[in-house]
Amino acid sequence: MSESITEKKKVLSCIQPSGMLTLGNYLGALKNWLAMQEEFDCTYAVADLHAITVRQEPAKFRSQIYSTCALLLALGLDPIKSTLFVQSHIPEHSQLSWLLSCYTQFGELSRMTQFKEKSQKHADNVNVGLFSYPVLMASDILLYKPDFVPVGADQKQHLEIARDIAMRFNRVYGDVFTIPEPYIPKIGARVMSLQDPAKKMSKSDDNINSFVAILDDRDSIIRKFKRAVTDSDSVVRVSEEKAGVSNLIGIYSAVTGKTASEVEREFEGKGYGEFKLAVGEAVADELAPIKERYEKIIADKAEIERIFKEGDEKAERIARKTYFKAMKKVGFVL
Ligand code: ATP
Ligand code: LTN
Repeated sequence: MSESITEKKKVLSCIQPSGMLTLGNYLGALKNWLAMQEEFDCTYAVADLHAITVRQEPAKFRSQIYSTCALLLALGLDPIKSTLFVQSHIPEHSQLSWLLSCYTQFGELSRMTQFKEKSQKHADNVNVGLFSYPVLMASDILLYKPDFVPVGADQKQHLEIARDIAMRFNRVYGDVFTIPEPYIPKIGARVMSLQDPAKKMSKSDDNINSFVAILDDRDSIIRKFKRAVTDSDSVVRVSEEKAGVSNLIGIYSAVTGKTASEVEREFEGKGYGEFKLAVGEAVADELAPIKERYEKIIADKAEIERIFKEGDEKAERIARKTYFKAMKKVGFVL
């Protein structure tokens, strides 16, 4: 049969099990993961290999891998529509990473903002994995030949390097990899810390008040928004000088679907107290059903393992094909 012209475009993305997933992960990436599974052929993974670029305590790490898998299911990712798998279960990710590292320049990795930030934060452990992190990420992507990669704005630079590596490789060896496009939401692409609006909200932040975890209970969510750092005036308006308030407006817009000017109008003449409470309540309402489904799913680890094992098998078939094609082109004897 000839190839169908209605063949779906492909999507690939991953998330690290490096802590409790946050509102930033949800608005920047996961909401799109969910929306895209209706229209595209989607493959999503838990990037456990990436998570060990910073130290993880083994028992906690193991439980975070399960909880990240469970949370993806609780969000509504459907293992029948999409492929869900665990990165470390597919050896081709590490293997292709070695191959691609020989097509990546030291200079281009040195320019990565995330590397600079993380090596400052973990100054006692600036390991080689932290440095070559984008090459492993490029392998995650290129193995599955996706058209789109849904990520938050912080990953744009890593996606550009993945594209550069793919183009470089293709120029030498022909059409091996698909050149992927980033898919970044218009609102919510960069959710900032509630305690320091100059920093992005991050699940590995030591200050738990700086992020809202998807699994936080309603009271904690509302309390964290009440404590969110704003400024000394009391006008709800987007402005460069009002990073804290602008961040809260962005979060409220992303959750309610209202535009920034609609939000400004809604809170005209009202103080920050009322505004922060409204943001907290809207976020809590959005996250509550996910938490409820999560509690049921995490109670059955064997079922999570079964679902992800099926995904591993689907992913492995695709990954192996691409990996062997790349190896063959380079001249390896297979
Ligand atoms: P870590 O803090 O451990 O580095 P992280 O919270 O940045 O992790 P990742 O697993 O690296 O999370 O990212 C998963 C996805 O969530 C990526 O697509 C990333 O761009 C997105 N993301 C992470 N933080 C934010 C944020 N604050 N705002 C919007 N998107 C985000
Ligand atoms: N580095 C990513 C997580 C990640 C990823 C990927 C995202 C690992 N591999 C492949 C998209 C595609 C991050 O979000 N910090």
